[in-house]
Amino acid sequence: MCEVNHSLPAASADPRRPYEALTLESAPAFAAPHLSGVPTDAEEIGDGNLNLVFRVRSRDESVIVKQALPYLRVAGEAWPLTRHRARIEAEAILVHDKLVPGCLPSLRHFDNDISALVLEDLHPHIPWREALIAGDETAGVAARVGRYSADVLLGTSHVSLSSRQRRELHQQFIYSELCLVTEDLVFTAPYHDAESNRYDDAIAHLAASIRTDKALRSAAAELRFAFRTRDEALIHGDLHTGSVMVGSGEPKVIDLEFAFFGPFGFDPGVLLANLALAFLAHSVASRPAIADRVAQEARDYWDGLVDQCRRSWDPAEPWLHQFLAGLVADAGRFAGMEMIRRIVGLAHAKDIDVLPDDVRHLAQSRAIGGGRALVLGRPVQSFEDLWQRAVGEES
Ligand code: SR1
Ligand code: MG
Repeated sequence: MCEVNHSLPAASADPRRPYEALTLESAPAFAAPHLSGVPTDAEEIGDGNLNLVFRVRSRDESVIVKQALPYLRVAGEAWPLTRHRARIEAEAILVHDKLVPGCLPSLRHFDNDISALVLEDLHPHIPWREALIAGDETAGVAARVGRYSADVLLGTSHVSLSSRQRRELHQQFIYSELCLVTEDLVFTAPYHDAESNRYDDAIAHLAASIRTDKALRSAAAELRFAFRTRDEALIHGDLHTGSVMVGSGEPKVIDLEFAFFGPFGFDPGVLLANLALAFLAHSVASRPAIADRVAQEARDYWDGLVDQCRRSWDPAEPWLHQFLAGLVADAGRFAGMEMIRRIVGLAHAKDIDVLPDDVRHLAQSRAIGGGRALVLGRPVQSFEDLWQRAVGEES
């Protein structure tokens, strides 16, 4: 059973226990009370952008220790960040786990003073993105994640909660600094000559065309406003294919530190955008069979989401059709933003980055074209419409 110490905000931690970054020496002692058996060794396994991550082993088992750093790891100490995200992640895991049991790693302990979580070790699961890059079969994963999205969207919004329940839940989750990171990296930087942008010289003209496209810039600003103001559901906030771990058992959704009350369509849009980027990578690399499988996964995600919404929807509320129509339109525009930023922004899609130069530039150009079509076209009408625009197929 996990103990979560809610009593102190992370940034004003108990003065008797000042924040210190964990090390290979201190992580085992921190994990020990939450591990069966005596810790025997630890390794640092974090390759993410934000946190320190350790695996601590005993002879019986292993656990993951995840600690928020007071700066954005990928940018270095020059980009300071508060550590509230550790508490947000711990609390979001508990909320989502109640709604979708078994779909998240179990949280064994949270220490607010040092902004660290002890989590179930998902080894030998691997990030879904890596499995997609390798062309592995991951049947069942997408539909499961679709059902997770549905349960989270309906279960944390006015669709299912009373005003009072929703207000109480909402109070737990601030519009955090990581939301500001998303505002910046997804909705702002790609449309300006921002220092954080990264792109290949060969597509500099495409990056420039994004910055000078008035309609696109204005759509991005409008979507940033929607992201900031439409507090519809307690969403994951960063549901790309690297935030899902896959293996022989159930897939697990990880990295909930970006969770906040945001627009219904954001998570589905981000997930489908990342699947579209995986599709484009395999497609330009002449691996059509794998690309088709990715397209099927995208369809499975959407069908899983829709089926689960149908199952959970209150029959006394005859507007599911309108809810889903709004959701797909919303997801389409957010997907467009995500596709563009993963090509010209700070955080890229590895699926495309690992391709050889000639085909990589083709994939990058198609991704930007797909993103544009999603953001600037008429509202997306259906999953098929979304996918065709994202991957540049004629309907
Ligand atoms: C600086 S953080 C970069 C990206 O990593 C996270 O997973 C989010 O997608 C964020 O935009
Ligand atoms: Mg992450």
